[in-house]
Amino acid sequence: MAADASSAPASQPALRHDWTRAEVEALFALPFNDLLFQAQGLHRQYHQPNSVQLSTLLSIKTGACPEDCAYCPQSVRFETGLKKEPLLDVEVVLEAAREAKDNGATRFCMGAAWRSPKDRDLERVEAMVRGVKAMGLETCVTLGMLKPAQAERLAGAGLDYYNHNLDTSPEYYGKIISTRTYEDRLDTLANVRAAGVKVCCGGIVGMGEEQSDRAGLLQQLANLSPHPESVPINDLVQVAGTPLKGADALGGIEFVRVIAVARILMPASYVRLSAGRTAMSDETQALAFFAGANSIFYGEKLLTTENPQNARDRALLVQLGIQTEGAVAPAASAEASASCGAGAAAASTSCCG
Ligand code: SAM
Ligand code: DTB
Ligand code: SF4
Repeated sequence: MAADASSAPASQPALRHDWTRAEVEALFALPFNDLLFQAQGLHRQYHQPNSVQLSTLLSIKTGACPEDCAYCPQSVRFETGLKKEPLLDVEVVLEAAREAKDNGATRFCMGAAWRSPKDRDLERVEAMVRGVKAMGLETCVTLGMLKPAQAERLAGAGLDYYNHNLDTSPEYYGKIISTRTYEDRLDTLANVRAAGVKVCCGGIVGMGEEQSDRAGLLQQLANLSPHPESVPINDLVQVAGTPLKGADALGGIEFVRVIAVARILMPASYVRLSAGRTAMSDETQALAFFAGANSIFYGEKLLTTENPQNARDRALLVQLGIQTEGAVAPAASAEASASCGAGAAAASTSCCG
């Protein structure tokens, strides 16, 4: 897990898990330059300043999900025109993982449109995890709610990360999802932790929420102890047919504020500039990296929607002088002091495909 308060070197401020809403809102209220200066300063104390980690996503089971998450094209309740697909064969997944590795990704994230996995489906997912891990990639899955025994099975297969997002503030949550509670999500996160699997947990912004909801989401994440090792910040991808199509989009400056506040609250964690990059300008992404984002989804598809073309991402990283982390897995005890540089090359065509 990420270095936590007890293990942080003296040069790094102790990690906190007792943030108040007022403190988080005060960070949002800082002048933009002061906020970014603080975030960038902390970023440099915990991470390589010009390095980004690449994760590639694959939808291993698509659509027909019984949940009603208002942002999601995969819910069975919304007419989004998405073609449903049953759980993929292991070989198909391993082929996609090989390609992701060849393109420079160091983590392969497999997502399933389930409320929670059935025990009989887990066997195939375990085989996927074992196969992807054997290629030298880090593994991540997101399968919905997990019971303790299911988390333990995935841990036994060697799973590195489980992604399960809180999505928004506790107050706004009821406007977005009715079929599972905030508490359900916290329970799954606790089961994942207890099984010894690292936590990838973040949320979505641009869903019509207020700034205080964005503060509330980050407060919840930062008060998890330990912090999630990986914090994906998604900018809503609006999909026709979902209730959130037409929601007020978040401006780039406010999006960058969210990244900066996440970096300040969880300085040792990886903050991932996640969904929504296709619609984002290069300049907004550059500011997000300055604010402390140090991971992206790389590859031309997220789960069901588009991600930037590889060539666009390569050009952006080269332009910014940002290197991609090498394919060497970080030491289990100190993800935050990561291994960028080990095997990493400049963000050139030779590195990220
Ligand atoms: N079904 C599982 C679950 O919800 O836990 C796993 C897959 S689900 C698609 C994973 C995450 O993707 C969601 O928690 C949400 O944060 C994000 N997501 C889904 N649709 C999105 C969209 N349209 N824009 C941005 N993020 C989205
Ligand atoms: C996360 O926080 N974002 C990813 C991953 N975890 C699974 C998913 C984004 C999905 C965007 C909509 C889609 O492509 O279906
Ligand atoms: Fe289902 Fe996950 Fe989409 Fe919600 S976010 S509808 S649980 S696939």
